[in-house]
Amino acid sequence: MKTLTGLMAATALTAVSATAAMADKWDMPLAYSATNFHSENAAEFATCVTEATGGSTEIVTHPSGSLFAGNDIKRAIQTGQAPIGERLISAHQNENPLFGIDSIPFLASSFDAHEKLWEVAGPKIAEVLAEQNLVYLYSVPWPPQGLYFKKPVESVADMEGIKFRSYSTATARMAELTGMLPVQVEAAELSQALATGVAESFISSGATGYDRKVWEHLTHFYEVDAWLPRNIIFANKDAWDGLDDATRTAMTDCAAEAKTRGLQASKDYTQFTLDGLKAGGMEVGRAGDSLVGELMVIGDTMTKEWLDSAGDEGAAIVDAYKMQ
Ligand code: PCA
Repeated sequence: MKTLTGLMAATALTAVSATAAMADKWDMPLAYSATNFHSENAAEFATCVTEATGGSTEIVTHPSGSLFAGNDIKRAIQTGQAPIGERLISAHQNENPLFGIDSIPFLASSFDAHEKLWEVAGPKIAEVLAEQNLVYLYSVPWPPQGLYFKKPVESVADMEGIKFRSYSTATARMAELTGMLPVQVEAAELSQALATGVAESFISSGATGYDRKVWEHLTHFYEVDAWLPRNIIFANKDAWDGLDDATRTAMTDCAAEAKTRGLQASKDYTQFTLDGLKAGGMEVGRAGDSLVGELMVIGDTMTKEWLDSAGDEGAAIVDAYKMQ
């Protein structure tokens, strides 16, 4: 009996490890908290792929920068340390100016305008990513970007010397041009940066302010609609090439669903989170006309700088967008 039980247990173990070996587990690093709409959308994408492949490819999301910090996710996927992940592409404008196309101030300030810009720019950016060993799967915009402060701000002069949390090349440049002091901080570290005084202001969506409960530290959110930055979900090309056709189709189909679902979630989350900031005690409203006018002048400078750096290719995208 003993021998038979032992034999059965051994057989069961072999069966379990064989199944585990057959399932291809894809870790998916995410920079934002599990409850953020991008992360929830990625979790649904992961489930979609896992189900569509009957579990032969299992995608496991790791939110809040728990596997790789936001700034390290892109490189991790390029080098195959992770097979798939999500990254705010404008944070990599230093690698290629096209990655900053979604952060040209006031070029595309609404969801509709941003989607039109992306129709033109998305395929070009996918090409640049392909040259970096990355396969573009889907992408989703953040809600429009506004300014957070801990005092009323009516002019650029009111911003002088404020410590400003940046998340990209454009946000750091905006800080410089408004006389603020930029410090790059991941969204996952934002609450701590505000609590310790490392930062006392930033530009972002209502979504991120809401996710990070910034009413505990700040008092004002000014809707500016400066731009809508985008998160891109990409896979390592070698990992992608190693998949069979059916699995690739499952991923592409699930990505198409995630793109549509994510855009809707971003739209829905916009007003919901602005209301949430208000409920937390913040003053939320549109920036005054004179402040907007001053920001437009700064935006013109940034637009010119971007066009200078992006050359003919960049100008062609902006022109094609404007002609639509
Ligand atoms: N939230 C992200 C990027 C843009 C946004 O709305 C952040 O603040 O890090």
